[in-house]
Amino acid sequence: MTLPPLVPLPASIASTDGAPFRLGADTVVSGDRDAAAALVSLLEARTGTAPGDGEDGSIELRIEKGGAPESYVLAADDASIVVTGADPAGLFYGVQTLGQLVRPDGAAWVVPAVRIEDAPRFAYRGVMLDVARHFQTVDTVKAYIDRASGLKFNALHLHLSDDQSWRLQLDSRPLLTELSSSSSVGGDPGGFYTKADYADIVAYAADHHMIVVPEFDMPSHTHAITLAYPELMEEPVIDDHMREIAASHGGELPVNGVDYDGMAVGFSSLKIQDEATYDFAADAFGELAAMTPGPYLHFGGDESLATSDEDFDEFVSRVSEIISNLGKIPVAWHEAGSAKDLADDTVGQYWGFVTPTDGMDDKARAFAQVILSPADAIYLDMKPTASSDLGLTWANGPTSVERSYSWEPSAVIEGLDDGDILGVEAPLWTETIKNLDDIDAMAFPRIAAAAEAAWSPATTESELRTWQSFRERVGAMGPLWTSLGIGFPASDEIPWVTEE
Ligand code: TNX
Repeated sequence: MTLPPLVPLPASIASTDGAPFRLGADTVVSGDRDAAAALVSLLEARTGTAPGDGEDGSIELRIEKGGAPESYVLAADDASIVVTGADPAGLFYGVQTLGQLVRPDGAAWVVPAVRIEDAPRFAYRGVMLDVARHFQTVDTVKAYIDRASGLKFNALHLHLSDDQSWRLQLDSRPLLTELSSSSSVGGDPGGFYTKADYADIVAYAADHHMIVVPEFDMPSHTHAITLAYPELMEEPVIDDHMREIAASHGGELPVNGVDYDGMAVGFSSLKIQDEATYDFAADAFGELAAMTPGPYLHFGGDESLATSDEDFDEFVSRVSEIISNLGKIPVAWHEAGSAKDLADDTVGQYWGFVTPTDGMDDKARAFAQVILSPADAIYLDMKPTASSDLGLTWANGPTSVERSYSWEPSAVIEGLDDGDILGVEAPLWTETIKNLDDIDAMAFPRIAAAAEAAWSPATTESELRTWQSFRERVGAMGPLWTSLGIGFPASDEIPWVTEE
């Protein structure tokens, strides 16, 4: 008996020998309204026919409190399908699993007889989208939410500011979007989110059981502020590395007060010893906290090469306290782990390699909890193959699908086990990525490997957590992804299933 292919792999799955459930003209979905609407649109996309929606359906979707958060049970036989979620998120994930189970059988559509009991390994399962290097429209962000939530991700980290731009309107600092949002890398068009746009994204994410984790990156990655509030900023620090990047990737060297559309990092810094900087951080994060229902605010802290170590530690400590005092949990890239006085609950985001180098693991160990984003595995902006037009290679790249899959979260940072790991997040930086087509080309299918690291049992806990199993299961997602309009590239590492 072969098990039906699912991604991410559920905690437990058992096939029964029974006949499959057949979808037909009389199929009716009943139960929880929101989950039913999600299932109806999924089945319509996959099969071309929307099932009915009413009482006493043969597909029943219900919430029964008491199970683990986000968990669900799915039981299918020839007579009925019952999906029971412990909460609305769990039921939504059961619906996503059901969508993956539907397959053609001759002219009919069936769901195999199966019993699945599923719950996530990690509470935080994130994707990050950099909307600063290339602006991404609200519709593109929503499309990425669709894709990520279908793989059971529950956090969308939005990288909202960088050297190239500031993308979120703030009443307290209106010049940021008036003067610092009009460009992207390579001189491509810019843009920004109004407060209404941001609220729209947050609400759409919530409908898909995702929180938004907004980031304003500081104290470096802040050149854009020089166009709006130049008094807050130091002069750029330009070294040979920057000259090399400008020579190899194009773009001018940064000049304060002028849009920067190159790809170098680490040259800018807020003035650390000026109280006006902390007034700015308090305004920006205060307004962001008021707009953000989720518990986390990310303040960056990466690659601050133009800031002395002492100044950096002082800055990240103070800003983490500002965020903590707003009632939010601060998140920072792992570099901030060098500071002794961070707010206690600060979460560190590790972006070193699967095998840590340069003491990056020491920095990560300084936090109470970490989010793992190993760059040589799940940085979705790394070229998937050497010949890819899109993407970068600095993280030991290119990064094959196999490499994106072949790592175990609890093995990355010695001494950190599941209790110390808040979760896993796959970042997508957008220096080379302009739109949804590019996003699909880079994120898929590797985003599914990140989903499995975040959701599924540890590699030591399940014999199906292997590359051989994963590549077959991902290959079976092809028709569903196509029906959902996802432009995944036909990676030759994957045995893609086609229908007809
Ligand atoms: C490093 S990793 C960055 C980003 C770049 C990315 C490109 C990290 C926290 N910062 O500023 O966009 O590399 O891959």
